[in-house]
Amino acid sequence: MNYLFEVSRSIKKAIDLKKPIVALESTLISHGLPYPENIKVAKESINAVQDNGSIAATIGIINGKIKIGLSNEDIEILAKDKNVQKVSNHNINLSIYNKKNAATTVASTIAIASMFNIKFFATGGIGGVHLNAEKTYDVSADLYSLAENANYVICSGAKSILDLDKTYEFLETLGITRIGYKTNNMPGFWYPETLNLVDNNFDKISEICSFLKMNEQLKQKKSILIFNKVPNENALSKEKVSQWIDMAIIKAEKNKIVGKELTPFLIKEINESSDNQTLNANVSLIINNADLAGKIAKDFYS
Ligand code: PSU
Ligand code: MN
Repeated sequence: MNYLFEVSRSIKKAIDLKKPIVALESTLISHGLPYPENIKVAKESINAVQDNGSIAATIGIINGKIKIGLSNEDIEILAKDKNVQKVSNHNINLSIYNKKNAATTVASTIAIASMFNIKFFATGGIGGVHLNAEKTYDVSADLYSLAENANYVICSGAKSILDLDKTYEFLETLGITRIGYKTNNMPGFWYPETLNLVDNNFDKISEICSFLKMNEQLKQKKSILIFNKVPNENALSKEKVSQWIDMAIIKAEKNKIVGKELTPFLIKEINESSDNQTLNANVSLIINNADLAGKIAKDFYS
C-alpha cells in the first residue's frame, strides 16, 4: 500500500510526535478558484496554519500518487494544469490507477486524512444538497464522508449555491454536530448568516477544545463542523448573492451543466457577474478558516 501514498517528511514526524496537523483540500486550488488567486490562497492557508504553531498538510494526487503535504511544485501543477481531475470518494481509485494529477474534494481529503489520524481539516465551504436535489438527487459526497469519518472541520458553512436549508437538515440526519465559533447561526459561505441555528455557539477557542476533547471520549465515528463566518470586510449580502446565483443557474441549465461540473461552473459564473466580489470573499474566508483551524489544533494538542 505504501507505494500509493507519499507523506512528506515533516508531516510524518508530526504524526509520530502527535503534533497539531491541519489537513487542507486541493479542489479549491484546481476547480474552486482562478489562477493566480488559487496559488496565493494555497500558500497563505499553509502559512496561516503554521503561524499558529500547527502543521499544514495539503492533500492531492500527483502522477497517481496520493500526497499528504503537497510541495510548492505540486501546488503549481494543480493550480495551472487544466486537465486536473476533481476526485471524490467514487473516483479516487481510478485517478490513482490511471496515474493522473488530481485534486481532492472535502470528501476524499478527509477520508485520506483519517487514514493518517489527522483530525483537523479546514476549507471554505463544504458541498451539500444542491438546489433541485429532489429532482436531480445531486447531493455532495462530502456529507456522507463527514458522517463516515471523525474529523473536526472548520468551514464557513456550505457553499451559497446550494440549498442551505436542506443541507442543514441533512447534516442533522447524518448525525453531524454543527457548532458555531462566535455565531448563533450557520453561515451562508459568502454571506455571514442563514436563518438556521447552530447546535451550540462557543465564543472561545479554549471552549471548543474542551468540548472536542470530551467528544473524543465518546469514540463516535462522525465529524463535527465548526462554523466560522466570512470576515466582515469581505462579507456580502444574502440578497445580492441570491441574484447572482439565480443568473448563474439559468446559464447552467441552458448549457446543460450537471454533476461534478456544476459547482465549479456556478462559482466561476458568479465571480464574473459579481465583479470578483465573491472571489474576494472566498479567498478571505478560506484563509481565515485555515487560521482558526491552526489555532484550534494547536490548543487541542497542548
Ligand atoms: N469550497 C470552495 N470551493 C470549492 C469547493 C469547496 O470554496 O471548489 C469544492 C470542495 O472541494 C468540495 C467540492 O468538496 O467543491 C464539492 O463538490 P460537489 O458539489 O461536486 O460534491
Ligand atoms: Mn454533486
